[in-house]
Amino acid sequence: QQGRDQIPAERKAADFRGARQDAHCHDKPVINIVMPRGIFITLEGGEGAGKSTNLAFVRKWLERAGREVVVTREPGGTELGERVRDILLHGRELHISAESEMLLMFAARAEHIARVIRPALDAGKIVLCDRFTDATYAYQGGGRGIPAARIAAIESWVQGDLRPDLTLLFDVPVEAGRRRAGLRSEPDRFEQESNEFFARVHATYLARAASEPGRMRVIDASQSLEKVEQQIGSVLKEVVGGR
Ligand code: T5A
Repeated sequence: QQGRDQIPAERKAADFRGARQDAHCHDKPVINIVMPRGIFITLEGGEGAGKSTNLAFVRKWLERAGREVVVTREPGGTELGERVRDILLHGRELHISAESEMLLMFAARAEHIARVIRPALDAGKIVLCDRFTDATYAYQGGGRGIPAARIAAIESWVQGDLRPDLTLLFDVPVEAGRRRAGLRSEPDRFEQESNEFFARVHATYLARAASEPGRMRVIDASQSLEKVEQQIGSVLKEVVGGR
């Protein structure tokens, strides 16, 4: 069991990203290599872009590659997070300001990171999360107009250095995505927003992808599911395959 191996100090954990150093016992210092840190993958996109549909494919791909996968979502992922989700998506009778909305997203996120995401990554698992902080930049930033610098300040406070290793951005024209989402269910509090709102969300996502091309990979989600899966497969092979 790799997690229990004790390796002499000179064989430092440099090749194990995020490995913890627990020096104790016997007469000379040792390092307990707990596990290589897991991989944090997020799925993002506008309404109806196909995140939930393709999440199952991503999970299967990773499991076939022999990885243990924790699937979760935001807002949500914990009992508190799911209750916050309910307020944010279904509290149509409530007045929720843009600032409150953003802070509620981060309150749910803080709990999610502490109870689900960090423990899973520390155990060497892959965390597959349906939306994360890019959604806050896109919806509360681009959509509602909260300055990115304010979001970044709270992001640093809540997340420390935790950022996704890989983000799959499912890109579909706004109208097509809304049509797909609309076919399915009654609109939630966000889905009731205007096309202009979603155009700003879309533009913000693309701008973030352009500024971080290594982490954020744009998937053309307007294509058939089969073609979308091919694109996802080649990104996973490149980014996760060798890790
Ligand atoms: N939010 C979230 C914030 O404002 N700030 C934040 O910080 C966070 C974390 C969460 C809401 O919260 C907001 C954003 C969201 O509005 P959600 O349920 O996670 O809500 O997000 P939604 O976008 O509402 O989820 P959807 O289920 O609508 O979109 P998906 O998951 O992208 O789309 P999916 O997979 O359900 O597909 C929609 C339909 O299209 C079909 C599917 O079969 C399905 O019927 N489809 C395709 N059809 C043809 N070809 C393809 N390639 C297809 N791909 C999917």
